[in-house]
Amino acid sequence: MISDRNNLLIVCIMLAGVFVSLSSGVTQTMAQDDKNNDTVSTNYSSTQGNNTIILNPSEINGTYRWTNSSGGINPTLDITKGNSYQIKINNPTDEKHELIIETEKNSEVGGSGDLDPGKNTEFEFKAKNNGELNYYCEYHPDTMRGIIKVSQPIK
Ligand SMILES: [Cu+2]
Repeated sequence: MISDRNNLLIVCIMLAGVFVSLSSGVTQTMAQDDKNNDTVSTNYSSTQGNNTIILNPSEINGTYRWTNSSGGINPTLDITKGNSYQIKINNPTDEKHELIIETEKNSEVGGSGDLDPGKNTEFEFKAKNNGELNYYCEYHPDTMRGIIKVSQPIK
């Protein structure tokens, strides 16, 4: 005859099995997300005090891209209208790059200036209107390009 204690042990082992299979499922989902470059989004609007944005030129499989601190490619940046952001760029590649921020009507609203190989720079950026902005590299506008979503501040 099986005692209560043994029953409990069996339940625990079963639960552990379920947990292991669940967590491996989660890992697989995350790995798939990593491959989908277009869905990377970095939210700077929800975290107060987190006003530093990192965008680094990176050479990935022979193509230049912008990457954030966690390696996200051409990340969508979620920011808040009227807030000041410090955009930091480090260029480890052997070509020069220049970040340009534009409205959807191609009016330039910010930029880094030329950044030579091995150099870093930073500049302050503040969005005056809600909506979407585009950012891109002056020299690699097709592959180094992303979106900035500007939201209304929550009062
Ligand atoms: Cu570039």
